[in-house]
Amino acid sequence: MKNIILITITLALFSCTKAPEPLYPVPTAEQLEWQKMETYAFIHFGLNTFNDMEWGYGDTPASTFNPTDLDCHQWAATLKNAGMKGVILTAKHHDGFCLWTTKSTDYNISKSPYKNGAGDIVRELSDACRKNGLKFGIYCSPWDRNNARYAYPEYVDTYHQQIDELTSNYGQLFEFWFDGANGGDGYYGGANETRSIDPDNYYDYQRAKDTVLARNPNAMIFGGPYGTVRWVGNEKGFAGTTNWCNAPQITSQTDLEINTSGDENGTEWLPAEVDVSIRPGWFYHQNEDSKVKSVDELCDIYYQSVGRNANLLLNFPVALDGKIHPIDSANAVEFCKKISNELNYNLLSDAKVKADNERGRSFSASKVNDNNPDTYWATDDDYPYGTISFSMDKPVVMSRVMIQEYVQLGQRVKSFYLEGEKNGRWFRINPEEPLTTVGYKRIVRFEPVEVDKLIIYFEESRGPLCISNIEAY
Ligand code: FUL
Repeated sequence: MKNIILITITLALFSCTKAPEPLYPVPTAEQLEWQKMETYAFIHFGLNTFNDMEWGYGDTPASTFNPTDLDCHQWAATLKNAGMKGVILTAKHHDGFCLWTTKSTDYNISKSPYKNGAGDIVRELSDACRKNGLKFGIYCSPWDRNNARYAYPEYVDTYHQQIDELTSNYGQLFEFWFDGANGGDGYYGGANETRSIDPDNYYDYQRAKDTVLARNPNAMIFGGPYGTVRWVGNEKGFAGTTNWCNAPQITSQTDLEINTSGDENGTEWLPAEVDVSIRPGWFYHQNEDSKVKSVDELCDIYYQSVGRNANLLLNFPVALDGKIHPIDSANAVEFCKKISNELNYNLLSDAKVKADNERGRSFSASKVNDNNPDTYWATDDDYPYGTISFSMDKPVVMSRVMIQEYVQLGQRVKSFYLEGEKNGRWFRINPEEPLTTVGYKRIVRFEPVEVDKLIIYFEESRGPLCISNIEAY
């Protein structure tokens, strides 16, 4: 009897073990939803497309904007087939030309031959996105090389009027992009001069953020000193092999290294976004038709962004006819298929899991392959490391391991390594890159190995481990 009571008390104690305390910073629910999107598309389209430019000066006539066969449904359907979860459109680029019928400036689509001035591409794309189950976001360049009052207080009001229109008339936005470029020279209503501003203070970003969030409470803010996500610091398609979501609040002065890798001691949760174009340029140039990134290059970009705890924002420069070019479309769709095939069958789903330390039954090692993202394996408070092993029924060949932390309680892991066991013989698995942070998701690639058992050694962590998911392919 005594023994039974003792066992019952012990079991009760075990199942009531307290969850680890959060290690700040932690994500908001909206940031976490955004991280789960993983891949979404950028569309660069505008006057630059028709004038073969990257950075229009702001003086090209609106009459040159003339897509003959524009089809936003073709964009949305293509992007959906490429696995994209949303689309961000350049509603206005640095040349100041607006793709919607704005009241803030005459330099807009209503003055172009497109649909005899009755077109509105922000509307057409936002509708097409909704029909195709894609989220929609907007890029509206703060720098405006057309506007005569740029760098004076009056332009700030014009810019806020644009934000106002874009955030009220096109449904819920998942992200608003404030680009960081403020190059200086421009047309500026005929002045043709160089103007400079203080990028962190001139635009009144606090007010801009308030406007966006008041109407789009789930939206992420990219850019400016009040961003809720961070630029990764390059436009080449990679995050650091070490990549913390923790970072200081990013301003125009922030060191690029912090953009790329975050900062373990940062007090803000600012997950990285990797923006890169499928072609060398952001806008369409016919002479880049032979330079579209190959399926393999796109896969590398995926592993170096999503596989390193970042979101991938992949740009598609819409072509002169108003469609995504067939080469870009074919490569993107193939890339999506290739990644889905590579990460298709989880070899660990039936494996027997064991760990050297468990924080009671509610946080047992088996939580990492229970198919439930809301449960996690956690270690004791005085155990900021841990070893977990997976025993298979029969030998399997693997070349990818995916790990996810339960980031609701903060990002923790600082370094880890992998070993395999075959016929009782242990060997180190040699990945293609150093293994440090994990975060929301880390995918490790290595040459195929045959194993009976996989062991992951988490060597260092900011606190007890909280691992929600581990898979292998
Ligand atoms: C940069 C811009 O200057 C490029 O033209 C492009 O829009 C890219 C996404 O951001 O800062």
